[in-house]
Amino acid sequence: MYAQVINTGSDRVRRIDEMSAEEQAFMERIENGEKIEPKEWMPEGYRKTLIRQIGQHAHSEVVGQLPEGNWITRAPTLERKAILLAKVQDEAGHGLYLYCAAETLGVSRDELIELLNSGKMKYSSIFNYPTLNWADIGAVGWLVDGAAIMNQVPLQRTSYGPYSRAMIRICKEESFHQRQGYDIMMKMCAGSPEQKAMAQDALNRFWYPALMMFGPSDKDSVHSAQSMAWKIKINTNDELRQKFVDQTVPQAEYLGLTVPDEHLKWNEERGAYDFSEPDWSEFFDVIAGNGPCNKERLGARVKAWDDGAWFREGLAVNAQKKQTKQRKQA
Ligand code: BYC
Repeated sequence: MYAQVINTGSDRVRRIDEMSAEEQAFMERIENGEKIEPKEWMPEGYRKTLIRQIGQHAHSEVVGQLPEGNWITRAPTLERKAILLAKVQDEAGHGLYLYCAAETLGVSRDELIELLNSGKMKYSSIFNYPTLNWADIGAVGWLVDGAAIMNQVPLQRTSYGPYSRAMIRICKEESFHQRQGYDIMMKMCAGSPEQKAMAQDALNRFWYPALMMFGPSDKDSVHSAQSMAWKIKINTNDELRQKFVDQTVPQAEYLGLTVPDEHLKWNEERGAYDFSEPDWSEFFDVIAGNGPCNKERLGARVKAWDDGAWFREGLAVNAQKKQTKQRKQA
């Protein structure tokens, strides 16, 4: 079922002479910046690529609640608890907008969840790293949500209407998330030497995993070229990673923290930072299911799904009863 629903494996950008008249007209609409809407004609590969990307994105929002949810009961003040609770609830909402956007492409939410729970569909690598202490919650908000925004702002202009509209709403909320993370880091860095050391340690552990969120380097990205031709993706993985580094390094300097990269250096000619690539073997290992928390995260999702079975059954029975009643009345 997996390959029938979503696009897997390597993509090759289709040449114009390989395209049907319908597909050529579709490409013209894409090039003119028109949005594609659910019931309109689209190439099968476009539909499958969107289901893969939007589905993975939805799963990331939902799985992304786990590392932070872990700290709701241990937030240091009532105010921090309320803020974190609101943020984690926002992530659930983002998941719902995105599952709805994916459903407009002919896949059901249950099918997507089944693909996640069976390990056939991915979610962001970043959520397979543990949040060990409160400083990690600061680092997640600052770096992880910061990287998420960098990736998602251009996606507001993606060619598929429902995805684009979901991204507009999500981006508004993400900027609050990033600021709450940076605010935690500011407080910790202005605190005791031990608190500042915790903030530095969190940056050390989350820096490279945050860089990995943008996906493999352009030479290893299998979907970018075709996704960019369809304007599903607006930028390459490396372009966004560079923008993230350029934006984040001054923020680290303001905090008085050191980015854990001895090769990090401002390049006057390029007007950008030179920086070290993450360890790509670690990235591929994590997305293959072997990161520090993969089993725990997926286990938590599967348990939540199984625990909710009685509720889904109840809803279905209730809906059926209502339908029977309405039919009798008609
Ligand atoms: N993790 O050809 P490529 C958030 C996979 S933030 C796992 O470059 P593409 C949140 C990729 O799927 C995170 N897998 O792929 C924040 C492909 O494998 P498949 C969610 C990754 O799609 C805070 C293979 O590697 N954001 O939600 O052109 C709190 C080759 O990659 C990753 C989004 O999902 C990764 N980091 O580009 C709570 C944004 N990177 O599918 C929640 C939307 C790559 O062939 N997605 N892979 O088996 C995108 O923009 C793109 O899908 C990516 C990857 C840039 C992520």
